[in-house]
Amino acid sequence: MKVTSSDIVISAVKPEQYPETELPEFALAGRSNVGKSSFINKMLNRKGLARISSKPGKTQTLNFYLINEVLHFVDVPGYGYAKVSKSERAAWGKMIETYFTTREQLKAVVLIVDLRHPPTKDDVMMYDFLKHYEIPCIVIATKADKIPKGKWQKHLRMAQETLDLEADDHIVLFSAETGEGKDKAWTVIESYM
Ligand SMILES: Nc1nc2c(ncn2[C@@H]2O[C@H](COP(=O)(O)OP(=O)(O)OP(=O)(O)O)[C@@H](O)[C@H]2O)c(=O)[nH]1
Ligand SMILES: [Mg+2]
Repeated sequence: MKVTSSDIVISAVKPEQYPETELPEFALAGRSNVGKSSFINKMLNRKGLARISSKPGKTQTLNFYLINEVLHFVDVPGYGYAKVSKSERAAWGKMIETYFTTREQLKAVVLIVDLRHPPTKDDVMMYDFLKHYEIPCIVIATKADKIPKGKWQKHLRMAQETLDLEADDHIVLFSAETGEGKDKAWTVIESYM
């Protein structure tokens, strides 16, 4: 997809604030600091649209981005960040669960994992949660620029095996630094529209 327009529509904390459109949505999921916002920026060719930080926990709300007036990306707060209180974690869980399980516009979840390391327990839990609710999942293995090309296939297989990826779910090697995998990621996303 050639992105010609993109903008943030709303930062939502409850369903009443979700945009009232029928447009297909793709939500980002992944560990805090794994590169969800960076993925969005790279896919949209927008350096600072989704907020990125060196500190985890930057994204706190469901941020809806409208792309080419035809679809939404939804940036979601990451999981697995140790420095959040129990009540914050519970609020996060409720927000995510409500959104993922009730939103009809949601076509697939883009699960971002770090290509350098095997998916974490939390990653596996998130994947199993999505499969339990029969939500299609597109796995993006990011930060590929941080490991040598010769190791890419081995690490991809490791991610695939650790998640026990279903045959219908795609996995795409990606780098927000170099743009590796961007075209393939768009092709996969478009196949769900
Ligand atoms: N080298 C490299 N660094 C990356 C890549 N993607 C993200 N980063 C870096 O990883 C850090 C976290 O990126 P974010 O995009 O803010 O991560 P996030 O998943 O949105 O984090 P939260 O909003 O806190 O959940 C930043 O320092 C990014 O520059 C990548 O593909 N390659
Ligand atoms: Mg973020």
